[in-house]
Amino acid sequence: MIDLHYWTTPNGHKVSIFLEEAGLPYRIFPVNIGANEQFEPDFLKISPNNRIPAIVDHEPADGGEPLSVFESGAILLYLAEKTGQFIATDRRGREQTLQWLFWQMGGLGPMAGQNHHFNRFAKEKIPYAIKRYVDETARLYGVLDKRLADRAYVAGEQYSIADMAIYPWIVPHTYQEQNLDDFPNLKRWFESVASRDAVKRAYALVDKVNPPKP
Ligand SMILES: N[C@@H](CCC(=O)N[C@@H](CS)C(=O)NCC(=O)O)C(=O)O
Repeated sequence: MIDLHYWTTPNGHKVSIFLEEAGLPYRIFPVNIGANEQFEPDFLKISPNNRIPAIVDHEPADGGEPLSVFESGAILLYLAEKTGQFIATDRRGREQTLQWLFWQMGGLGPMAGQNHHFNRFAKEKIPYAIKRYVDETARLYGVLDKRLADRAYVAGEQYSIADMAIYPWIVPHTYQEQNLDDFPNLKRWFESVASRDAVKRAYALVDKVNPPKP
């Protein structure tokens, strides 16, 4: 059994997508970051950076004590290695997957996150900051669009943890002032990932965990 400590944000969705895709048994422990639950001492024991998501694996491969993992990229890699799924096993394919997983973790996630912050949440609207992050998001979308011009998925022909990491950050593209019609290969990929049953199930959890306020 896996415990998933998460909230319904892009980084949280990455892990619920994996768990749904792999069919691993898991239970959800909501961490309402709007109510500062990420600072609770019990959560900090498994996620010392006070960020969701985090997991606890009660059946780790070494047969030892429950094993906790924080950082969504590390969690995706851990689960891929645990199940032998969604990461290529050959050296070159594995490196393709990891490069694009790390590209999301170090590039798209932080830049699109700053885009959300300055565009949507900052009380003071700072045109320089908004332009900087909208432009950088557009550049990253362009990189992804080029990458997807001649392959089905980000790491190649197989759907992988790189796609699971990237997809939730493309879902809010309108927040990020991006138009997917400007990125046709990305749009095709986006629609293909969105149509997966496991992805739909992962996003359907929002209604249970964090239903929209009336
Ligand atoms: N690099 C981290 C980022 C996680 C992250 O930023 N999580 C946000 C929600 S998407 C969070 O928990 N924020 C709570 C806070 O800022 O205190 C990861 O990928 O796991």
